[in-house]
Amino acid sequence: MEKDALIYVAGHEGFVGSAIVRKLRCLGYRNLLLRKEAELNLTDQAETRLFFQRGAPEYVFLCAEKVGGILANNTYPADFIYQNIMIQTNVIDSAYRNGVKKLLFTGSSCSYPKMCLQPMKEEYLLSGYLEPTNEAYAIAKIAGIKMCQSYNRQYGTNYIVTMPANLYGVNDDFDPRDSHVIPALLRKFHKANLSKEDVVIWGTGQPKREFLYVDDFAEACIFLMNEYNSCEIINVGSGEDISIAELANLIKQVVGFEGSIVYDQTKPDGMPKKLLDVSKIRSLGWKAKTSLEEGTKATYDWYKESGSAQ
Ligand code: GFB
Repeated sequence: MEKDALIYVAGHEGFVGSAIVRKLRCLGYRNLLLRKEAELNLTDQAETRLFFQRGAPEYVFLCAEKVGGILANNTYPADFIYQNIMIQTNVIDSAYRNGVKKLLFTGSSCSYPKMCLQPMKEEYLLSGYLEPTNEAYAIAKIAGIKMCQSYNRQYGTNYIVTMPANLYGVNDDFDPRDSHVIPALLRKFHKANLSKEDVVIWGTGQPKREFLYVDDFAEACIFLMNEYNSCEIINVGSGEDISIAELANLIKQVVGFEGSIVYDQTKPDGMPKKLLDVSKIRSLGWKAKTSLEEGTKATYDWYKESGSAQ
C-alpha cells in the first residue's frame, strides 16, 4: 500500500478496526476513509454500493462484524449469522464492483472444527463438525472466506483472509453479556476486589485458548496487506496456548485479587482447545510481540482509565 493510498477501514469504531486505524496512522498512512455505523449501514446493499461508488477506496480492511463471547454467540445465533453474512457480502461484492485493489477479510479460529487436530493448520478448515456454541458465527465466517476465494478465482481479485486467535486488548468489550474471557475476567476480579466476593469462572477451567493482543493483530493485518497475495487463508496467533484456569490465576495476579475462585460447570466450555499453527506467517517474517502478561496488564490499565470500570 502506498502511503497516500485511499484506505477504507470498515468497522473503524470497533475493537479490531480501531486498532488497525491506530497502527495505520502510526505508520504514516494518512488517507483513511472512515464511516461511523450511524452514517453507513453495511447490512444495506444499496447504501453500501453507493458508498463504494462515491468513495472509491483502493484498499479495504473488512473488520465490521458482530462479535461476542461464548454466551452471546450461544444466545443470539440468528443475529450473528444474519449481520455477519449481510455485512461481509455487501462489502466484498461492492469492493469487486468498484475495482478495489486489495481487501483483507478477518476470519476466526472458531471456524476450525471442534475436535480439530492441534495445532490447527490452515488446511484443516472444513475437515470436521463445528463447535455448537459458535456454529452460526463460524458458518458466517466460512461463507466470507469462500466468498473471497470465489471472487479471486472467478474475477481475479486479490482478497486475502486472516484467521486470528482469540483477540483481546484496549477498546475491548467489557459488558459481561457480550465479552470474551479476558475482559470478562478482568472485570470480575476488579469488582470482586471491591465487593470481597468469590470470582466465578464459567465452565471447568480446562479448555485451552491462544490469545493475541489486538495491536499485534493490527500490525499483522497491515504486514499481510503489504506482503501476502494468496487465496489461501493465513493463521495469525501468538503460537502459545493456556488453560482457562491458568489464565484466571494470571489475571488474579494482574488485578491483585486475594480471594477465592470457583467454577460454574453449568456454563459451557466451548471448544476444548484452539491453538493455531503459525508457521506460515512466521515464515513470511512476522511474529507476535506482546506477552500475555504485558497485554493483560495494558488492557487492565485501559479498563480502569477508560471509565468502563465504574
Ligand atoms: O472468550 P470466550 O467467550 O470464547 O470463552 P470462545 C473462552 C473460554 O473461557 C470458555 C471460559 O471456555 C468459557 O467458558 N470462561 C470462563 C468465560 N469464564 C468466562 C466468562 O466470564 N466470560 C466468558 N466469555 N468466558 C468465542 C466464540 O468462543 O471465541 C466466538 O464464541 C469467537 O465465536 C471467539 O470466535 C474468538 O473461545 O469459547
